[in-house]
Amino acid sequence: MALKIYGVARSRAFRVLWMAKELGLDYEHVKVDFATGETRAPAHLALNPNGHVPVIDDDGFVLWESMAINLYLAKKYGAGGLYPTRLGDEARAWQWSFWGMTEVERSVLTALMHRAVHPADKRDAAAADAAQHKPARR
Ligand SMILES: N[C@@H](CCC(=O)N[C@@H](CS)C(=O)NCC(=O)O)C(=O)O
Repeated sequence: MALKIYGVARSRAFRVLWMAKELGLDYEHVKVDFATGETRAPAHLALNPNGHVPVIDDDGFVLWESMAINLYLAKKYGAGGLYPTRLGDEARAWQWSFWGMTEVERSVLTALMHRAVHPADKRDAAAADAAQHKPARR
């Protein structure tokens, strides 16, 4: 199969798996798990020196960073459909993509960690609420 997606679904690899589904792509899902240390194994570091997932290998073209991957996949496989063709529309797609990554992601992850991921005795409901209701505008 030409496209490989590395990373488990309970990671940011979910974004890329979702994009691949939206585009109707055939892909191989390589379940590299951040929780087992696999992301720090030499074979994975050769793909992404940051030791993170997701990573894709699209017929020999290796790319990491979830949003860069999604914009690449959308443009390559969804131009004129999921991916806009007019310059201004493309810029809006970048705008909202960067906004999500730089303005929203941290708060969402903080709320997630304190609601579901941290052990119950390490969760802070007030921190979760504050993160959830933090406006993007500061
Ligand atoms: N900015 C990166 C973040 C990637 C990232 O932090 N991935 C986590 C899983 S959600 C990871 O691979 N952690 C494993 C590790 O740090 O060893 C992206 O969006 O792709």
